[in-house]
Amino acid sequence: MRLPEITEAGFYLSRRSFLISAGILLGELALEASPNPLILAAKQEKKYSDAYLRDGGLVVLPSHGTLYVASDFHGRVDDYTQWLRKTSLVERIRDDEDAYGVILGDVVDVKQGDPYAPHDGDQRILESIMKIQEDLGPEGKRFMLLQGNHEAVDVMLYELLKKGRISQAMIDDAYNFAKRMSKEHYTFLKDLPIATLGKQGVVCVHGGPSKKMSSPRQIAKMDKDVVDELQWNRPHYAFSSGYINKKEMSLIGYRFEDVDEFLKKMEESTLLITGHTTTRVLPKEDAHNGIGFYGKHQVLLETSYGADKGKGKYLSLDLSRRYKDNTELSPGKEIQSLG
Ligand SMILES: [Mn+2]
Repeated sequence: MRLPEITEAGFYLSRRSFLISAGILLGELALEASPNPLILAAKQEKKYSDAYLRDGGLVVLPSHGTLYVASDFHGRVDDYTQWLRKTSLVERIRDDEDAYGVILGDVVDVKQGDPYAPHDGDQRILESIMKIQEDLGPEGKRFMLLQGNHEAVDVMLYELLKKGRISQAMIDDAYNFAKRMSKEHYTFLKDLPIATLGKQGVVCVHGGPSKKMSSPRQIAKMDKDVVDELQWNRPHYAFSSGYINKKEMSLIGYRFEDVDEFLKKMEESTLLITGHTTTRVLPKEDAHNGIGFYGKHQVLLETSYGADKGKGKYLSLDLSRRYKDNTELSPGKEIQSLG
């Protein structure tokens, strides 16, 4: 039966029986129309407990402690070192302070012609993160690197190389780290989490919100479509500014309301922190050298790559506090300068 026929048939049915018969054919609609209590119970799934938890691709952060967030180093090892120095993050964790660090992905792949990134800067950052996690022992879980789109692509390219499906020469220079990866790098990058979910409503991912996601459990299970969106999405301004083209916009573009919808599904969260897209695509009044504000509930962070040298920003967030929107982040307090 083709859809126009359903619509026509519906004309002669009561609204409810129409919804159900159309729903049977359209799948999901049937669930919406049916008051089946089993289905309602399944929809109200349990929230995560208020404690640190790694559940597959998702890390849950408790409602206490300080969270330091940085983004997109792309091999700029001096900026990475400076971030560690300014936050004293490793010392804090070692001294049993209630501190957490999240790097929002894209530490790998040195950008062509970047004067601030040595040719092996990405490898040095990555190996430093691996070593810090190891040295900290069980508390190393507090020092996190999320998987950005660059880590994800490099992992995929490494697998293709090992299977002999592609040659080194076929790899685009944008993903140059894939050619320099060791098996240890690969194992580490493949296992990285995709997102953190703070119990007071702070969510961190590399790219942007997922429109396809209905539950954070899909991030935990590494649902491919959801993960792709979280790693690749860009705000709609990236389209209007010409940063991405029309075809990409339909695939990886999002709008203010998509951020709000996504946060609602992430246990009613209120603040989304991302990297990935330069703040230059935002209207001037929303971009402030190293940090940008997208709508009321998202912050675009540029700690290193993308920001003017030494002007990058990082965040220092109170995990016990609920930031109701991005206007509650103040310069000099939550918003810190790398320089
Ligand atoms: Mn990226």
